[in-house]
Amino acid sequence: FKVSSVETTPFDGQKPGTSGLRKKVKVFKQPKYLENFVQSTFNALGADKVRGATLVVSGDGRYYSKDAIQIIIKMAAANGVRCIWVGQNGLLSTPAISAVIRERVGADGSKANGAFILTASHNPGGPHEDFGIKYNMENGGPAPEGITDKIFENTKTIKEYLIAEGLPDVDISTIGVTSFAGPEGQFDVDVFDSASDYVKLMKSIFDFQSIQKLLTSPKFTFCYDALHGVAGAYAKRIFVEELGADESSLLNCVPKEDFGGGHPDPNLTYAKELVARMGLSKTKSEQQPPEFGAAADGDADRNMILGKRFFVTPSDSVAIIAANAVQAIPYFSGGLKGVARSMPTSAALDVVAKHLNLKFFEVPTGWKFFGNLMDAGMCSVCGEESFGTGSDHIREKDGIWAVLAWLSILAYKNKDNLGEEKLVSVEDIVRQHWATYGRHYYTRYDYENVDAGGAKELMAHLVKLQSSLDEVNKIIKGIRSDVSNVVNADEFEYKDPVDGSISKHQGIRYLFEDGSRLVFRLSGTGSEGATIRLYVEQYEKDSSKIGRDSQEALAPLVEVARKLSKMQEFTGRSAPTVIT
Ligand code: VG1
Ligand code: CO
Repeated sequence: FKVSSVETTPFDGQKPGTSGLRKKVKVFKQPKYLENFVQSTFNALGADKVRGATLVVSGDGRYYSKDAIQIIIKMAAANGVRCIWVGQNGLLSTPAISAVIRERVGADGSKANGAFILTASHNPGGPHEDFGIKYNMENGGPAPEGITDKIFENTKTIKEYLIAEGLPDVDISTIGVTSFAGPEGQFDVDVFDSASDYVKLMKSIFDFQSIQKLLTSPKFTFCYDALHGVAGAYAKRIFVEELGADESSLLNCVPKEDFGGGHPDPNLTYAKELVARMGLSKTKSEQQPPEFGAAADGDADRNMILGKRFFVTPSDSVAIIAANAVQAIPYFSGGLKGVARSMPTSAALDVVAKHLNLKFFEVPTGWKFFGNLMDAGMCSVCGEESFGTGSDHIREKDGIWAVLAWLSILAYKNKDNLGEEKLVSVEDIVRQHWATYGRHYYTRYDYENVDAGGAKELMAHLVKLQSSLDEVNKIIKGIRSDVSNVVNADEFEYKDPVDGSISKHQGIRYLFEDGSRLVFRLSGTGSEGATIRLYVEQYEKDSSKIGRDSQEALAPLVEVARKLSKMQEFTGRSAPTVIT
């Protein structure tokens, strides 16, 4: 092939959000749109990081991925990349890509330097839905803000991109290495099995034998829903082939370009089939629900954990994993280096950190902030309220890891108990945790696709209110007399303890005297309009009051949040689109 330079002009709005650039497919399909972003990324990395490099390109398999992979291969070749690694059929989950960057060794002994991840995560896919792309670094984690800012700057001034001419489309359905001759020498495309590196890593972390004992016990029943995302490619290998679960325990585990028309977001609203199977939907089913259920999002970095007729909030999940990790998971047997959560995530993890005397960090939303802590050896387990949980085995959140962590805890709690006695259930574990540490009632309200102008005004209104707490408390008392006083209100700002970088405007907080919190944020992952997220939390230490329904317990705070923010005035919405 030969290298040709193509003239181009900038597109507006190619700013990477919380997790890469996400737009409608029709936006990505505009001629030169993807090319501009990819070249801007190469330019941001700099020639010394690109020339001779080995890069991974794959994703959750959503519509347009296959075309995008061919374009990126040709552009990488033209920019002097030495080798491109592609998961078979272009499929690799986000956590698997992180694992591949960190662990895989190529046939010639090479290691990967970074990756283009093709996903819009939990957003729907298909010709009329979303596509997305993000770049991950040599440590396996998302590019830091320094790089994503540079990429965005480059997209505003780009004049040309490089692409290989005469390089044929590569067959990505067949495993093996194909070599091409370029002007500067050989260029390889290495297509490999999507699951094996990841499976190997999981086996080095968990005690597969004890999980298998649990999964194959007649007392235990299990269900995993991949929502037709890429997790399906791993679920069969791990849960069925390695751990002996029955095939019938897998739901929607065939990856599809459009996720079967669904919304691949593992929560109580979108994972309808699983929710029904677990006995959690309003219409009661006749069948006995499984003991344990879980779901993943499109790119398999998220997880939802369910017990029989029982929902585990993600904020509780990470706290419970942290509390049990050392006993239940061999990888952590030497102790935890520290734990971390994103700011809107509930303080359940804080309480565990305090009890166990662990280092603790509160970071802004988005996984990239955890990576620095992990690279510096300061954090082992971390999580977000948005169904993201993970550890320092990689630099992304990891949906299947979270399921294996929960299965490990269940296996540990039931290790001498697979005979006659009643199983220690997911619900038992959570209630026991609340009894020990107190309970953080928690809910998130999402107002999706609201008018961007109205959303901005609402946020500005909330910031302005923060200048007078007296005024705030007067308003609140006028709404409900049964909530406590706001004692502090600010916009969350984070100073990275490792590199000193500062991230501002990371969400508006109202902190109450009794430990309750209201947090407001604008989403950075949507592709249309704006999404306002309202996070509501209340701590209850009194063990006689930890068994309430969470929506009921939080109703006063929710009412305060809606009225204080003038949600309906600014957005025209009387109710959220999704409650989690
Ligand atoms: C959302 C979540 C955030 C998560 C991000 C990426 O971001 O709130 O916690 O890290 O999605 O998740 P936002 O800006 O829309 O609130 V995923 O599964 O896209 O990789
Ligand atoms: Co995701």
